[in-house]
Amino acid sequence: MPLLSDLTAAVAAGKRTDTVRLTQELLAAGTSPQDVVEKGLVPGMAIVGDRFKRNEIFVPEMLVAARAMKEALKLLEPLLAAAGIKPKYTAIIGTVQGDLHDIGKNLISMMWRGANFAVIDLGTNVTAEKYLAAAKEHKANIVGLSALLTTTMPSMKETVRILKSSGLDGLKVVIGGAPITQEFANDIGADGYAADAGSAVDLAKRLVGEAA
Ligand code: B1M
Repeated sequence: MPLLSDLTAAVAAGKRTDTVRLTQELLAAGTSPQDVVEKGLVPGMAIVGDRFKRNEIFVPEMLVAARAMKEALKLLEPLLAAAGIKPKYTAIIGTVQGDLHDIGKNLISMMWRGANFAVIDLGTNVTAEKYLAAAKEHKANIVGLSALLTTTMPSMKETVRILKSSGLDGLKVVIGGAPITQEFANDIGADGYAADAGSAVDLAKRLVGEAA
């Protein structure tokens, strides 16, 4: 029987076929779906996030690892749902109005899923009203806004204003994207800024009160 640490290593190395095979073998050998996620897959993506933060790997390697994890999660999602094991926290994510860049946003989405958040991805060109409606509908803990264009930063500011003045209890707004800085986040009253996917996971966990 393979070890959970073998699965962690396969995800971290972005080996999609091995990740899927090891997931299947661990499940067949009686490992619980929750352990496969929390003790096998999630630590693998944590390694990837740390390496990315240290510039030891770059976007292509992170995408490959994220895809490997996504394939394994496809096998696990129905089992987790059937067992009634639900992620504890919910995040909404999207790229702000006027902006069609989605690669970075997709990475954050996958990494948050990997950290066991339920993630509702609204796609690109998302209006403030749509974020707000989704946050209400799904009782979100976090709303994540991505922007890649300097011209869509005002749209991000307006979205943060609307979300933060909505009175939604405890809702945290996280922002990121190439032109975004911590200073901008402070200026517009966002609860947090992350420069990359690894930091976005740490930030989301910290904001919901889980140790990062
Ligand atoms: Co466009 N584009 N683009 N583009 N594009 C940029 C952003 C640009 C910097 C290129 C350049 O001029 N050097 C420039 C913006 C200039 C500016 O505003 N200062 C630009 C422009 C001008 C445009 C158009 C206006 C071009 C035109 O039509 N004349 C147009 C705009 C369309 C629109 O959005 N309305 C446009 C279009 C496109 C494509 C469609 C061709 C394509 C997007 C494809 C897609 O996303 N599906 C594209 C691409 C690919 C780029 C570049 C080359 C790459 C972006 C990318 O995916 N990076 C980009 C140049 C560049 O960034 N070097 C560029 C990889 C990705 C993993 O990184 O998205 O930064 P990134 O995400 C990172 C972090 O930022 C962070 O974590 C991620 C992982 O580390 N992060 C978050 C992101 N979101 C986060 C959210 C968080 C936390 C962290 O919390 C919620």
